[in-house]
Amino acid sequence: MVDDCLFCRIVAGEISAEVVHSSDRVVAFRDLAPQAPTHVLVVPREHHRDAASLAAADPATSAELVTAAAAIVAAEGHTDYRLVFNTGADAGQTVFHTHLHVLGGRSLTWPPG
Ligand code: DGP
Repeated sequence: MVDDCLFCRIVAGEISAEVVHSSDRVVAFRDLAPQAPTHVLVVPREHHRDAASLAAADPATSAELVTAAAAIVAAEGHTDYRLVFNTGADAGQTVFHTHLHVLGGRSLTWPPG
């Protein structure tokens, strides 16, 4: 655990969040500023800086982020959804603990801003 990492602290239960899914490897909780009716963040329990770092270090957990996301959107009744890894500040990453945005429940436009 990285002490000054927000998502490490959520995983540890030190900061509250609405958890919707949990396993030995990943935790999923609702985004504080939802951009769609379903907006969940799926994160590894272990700290990794971004999606590529996690995939290199732990491919099984990397894959589980996606399978967990699919299970969550199915449980919320959506067939269409968007998965996003913002990577780096210029791409919009503000929390440097790998997290998969899961967005569903409305029509989503493309391209992103
Ligand atoms: P990103 O910009 O890709 O690093 O996404 C970070 C997301 O984290 C952003 O959509 C807002 C969300 N967020 C920030 N602080 C908190 C928090 O304390 N709790 C929860 N549940 N989400 C948070």
